[in-house]
Amino acid sequence: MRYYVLTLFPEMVEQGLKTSILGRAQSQGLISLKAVNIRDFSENKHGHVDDYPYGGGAGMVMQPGPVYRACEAVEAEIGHGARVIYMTPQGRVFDQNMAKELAKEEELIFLCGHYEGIDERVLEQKVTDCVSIGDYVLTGGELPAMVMIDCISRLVPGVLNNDQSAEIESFHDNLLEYPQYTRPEEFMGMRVPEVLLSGHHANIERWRREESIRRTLERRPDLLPDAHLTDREREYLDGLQKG
Ligand code: 9D3
Repeated sequence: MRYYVLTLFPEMVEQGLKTSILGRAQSQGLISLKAVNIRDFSENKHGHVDDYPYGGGAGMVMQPGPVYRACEAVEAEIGHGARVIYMTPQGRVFDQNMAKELAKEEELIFLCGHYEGIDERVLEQKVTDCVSIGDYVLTGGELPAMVMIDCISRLVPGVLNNDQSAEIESFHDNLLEYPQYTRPEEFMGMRVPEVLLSGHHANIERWRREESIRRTLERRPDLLPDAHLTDREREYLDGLQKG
């Protein structure tokens, strides 16, 4: 997967994605990231890329020219069509299903706005998808683009190790994950649940499923209608809801 990010803050994007799993994936050539500074495409002697909004109003609007030329440069480098994803609070809300779809692409171009947004005319010309990461207000599209790149990259073959990939593949039946414990057996007077020390794999599996169901009921009851439960798990859930 090749990512291109059109931004006024290229170092923020590069720095933020070079650690840990994504750093290794880049070294291995599984993904690549090119952050393109929109300012480099200014034709203004001061390198300005924004101006006052026609019709008045607060703040500044990013001009269409620099964004258009930055996008053309990236498209020329790619050599064929690619989706241009505009990060905007007005977009469709990103989720795991959208990540799965986008992970099928060879290249993705992210366009990040700042100030009060970008001149509508270049958006009309270039943007194929408008995406938000949720209903809260940030200062720009860079963190949202980084969130999407992080999420999509996990789905690129080879980025995660075998164990991690198996977790993605395995069907979690729309439940939250069960709690995890490691050494020591006792921490500040709290013991690891005995069943996990028993070595009885069927009991462990059952306990984990029940913990997942309990947590989902407590924390994300909205997921339960789509959860896949066995008859006896359904009874366990009914018991929790009554008790
Ligand atoms: C200052 C203009 N605002 C009017 C209330 C609208 C606004 C535009 C741009 C508010 C924030 C931003 C900056 N955010 C993004 O560019 C953004 C974003 C977000 O803020 N939340 C969730 N997803 C995204 S994707 C891009």
